[in-house]
Amino acid sequence: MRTVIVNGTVIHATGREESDVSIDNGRIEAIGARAAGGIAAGPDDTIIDARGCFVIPGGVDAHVHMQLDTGSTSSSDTFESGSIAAAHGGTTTIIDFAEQRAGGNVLESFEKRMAEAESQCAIDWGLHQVLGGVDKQALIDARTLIEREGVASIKLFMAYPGRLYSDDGQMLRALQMCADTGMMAMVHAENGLAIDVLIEQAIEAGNSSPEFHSRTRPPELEAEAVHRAAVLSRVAGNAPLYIVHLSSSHALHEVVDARTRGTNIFAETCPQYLHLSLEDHLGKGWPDGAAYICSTPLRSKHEHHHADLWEGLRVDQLAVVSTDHCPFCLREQKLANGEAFNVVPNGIGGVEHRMDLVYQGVVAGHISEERWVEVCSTAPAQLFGLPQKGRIAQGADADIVIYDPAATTVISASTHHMNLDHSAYEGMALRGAVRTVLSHGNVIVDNGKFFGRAGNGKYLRRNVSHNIR
Ligand code: DUC
Ligand code: ZN
Ligand code: ZN
Repeated sequence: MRTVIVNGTVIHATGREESDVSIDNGRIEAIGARAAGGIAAGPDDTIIDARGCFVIPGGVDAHVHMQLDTGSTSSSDTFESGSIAAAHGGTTTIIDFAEQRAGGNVLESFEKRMAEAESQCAIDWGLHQVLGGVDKQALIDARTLIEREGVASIKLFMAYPGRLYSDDGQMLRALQMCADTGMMAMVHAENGLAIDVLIEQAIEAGNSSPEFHSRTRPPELEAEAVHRAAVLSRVAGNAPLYIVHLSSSHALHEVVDARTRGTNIFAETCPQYLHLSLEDHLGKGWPDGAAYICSTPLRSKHEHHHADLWEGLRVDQLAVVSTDHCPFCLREQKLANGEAFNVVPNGIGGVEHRMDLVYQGVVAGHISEERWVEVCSTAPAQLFGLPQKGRIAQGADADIVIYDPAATTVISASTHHMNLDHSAYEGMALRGAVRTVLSHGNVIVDNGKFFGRAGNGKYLRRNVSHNIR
């Protein structure tokens, strides 16, 4: 059965058009300019009227953590609840992580994660592979995952010594593998050894309130790690490098500098770094400040981080906005180990609100609608090897969002669909709202009602690239 979306404004990363869009067999069949007559619907076609709305490619959230096992607890969204929440917010693809820890087996960690996610997702999904213990076998196994499972990206940590940390030698070896294979190296860029000293000193001095989470992870130590990762990527032979959750002007400056040196580097930021701050959120103290403990941390509103990150998005110094969705309930999880910033599980839940929160940059004049589509859909699909996603184009998957710029969204834990007892954005009144969401041509969300099904999402094999720039 064909579906025709009529009367909308189609927004691409590269421009916009007043066109109708027809869908057949889960794919986009045609795009017809209304000036040339649009697309004539047949008597058996389903018609969706998008008058007054944008027709945009479904969101691609390239960085989420559903039911992430931290050792003592698990992030509170399952693949089912998190993917349904994502769908409500106009995201039709998520990419989560399989996690190998030091001494662990990469292939086993991947199979375990596949089994957890497989029957649960309501939207399409993929997995990156975390290498938490880079050794010879881990690098051999990562290569195996490319062909066998369609895994096109690894994640490395320059933070968390003794847990997921890679030293510079391990970073270099992993980046050499990426330069050789075309795998994307996602990097958590913070100087973990220095941060651990600052944490120890803060706790010894009795400084354990939430704001010290940020004060012990200064932007200089984020920037230093970005710089080092970029140098190592170049020395490795120009490995594709992607800095995750970039939070500060300092780190952004290093990305820009690395680009001028020809580094194959990209970076994402997240809605929390565009909208929240050290003073207004971590500064709430206990218990509410715990909700805002995430890494990299929220930055000071008295510096220029927010403005610089929006500008970085505008001019493509930052390629992507992902959520780093990693929700933990406040009392039972965030505060379970006591009131000290260093024992609170790190993470903010936001998979449901990324499209809306980034759209506020359009409302404020920071970015265009086209750039909104690019950073939320098109660029993450391209960078992570999903040419069938993130585009309204003939033959692409019919993952489409009808977005109403005249409607409003008020964010609240009482109405969101994430399995989370609070919202980092509680009470925020936003302009714009997701109206209808299609996955493979099927309406899965319409006016706040969910029509999809857990398990309907498909696992996405992804392509590596030797030539992303
Ligand atoms: N890094 C992430 O990417 N997610 C959760 C916590 C962290 O440190
Ligand atoms: Zn991280
Ligand atoms: Zn993350």
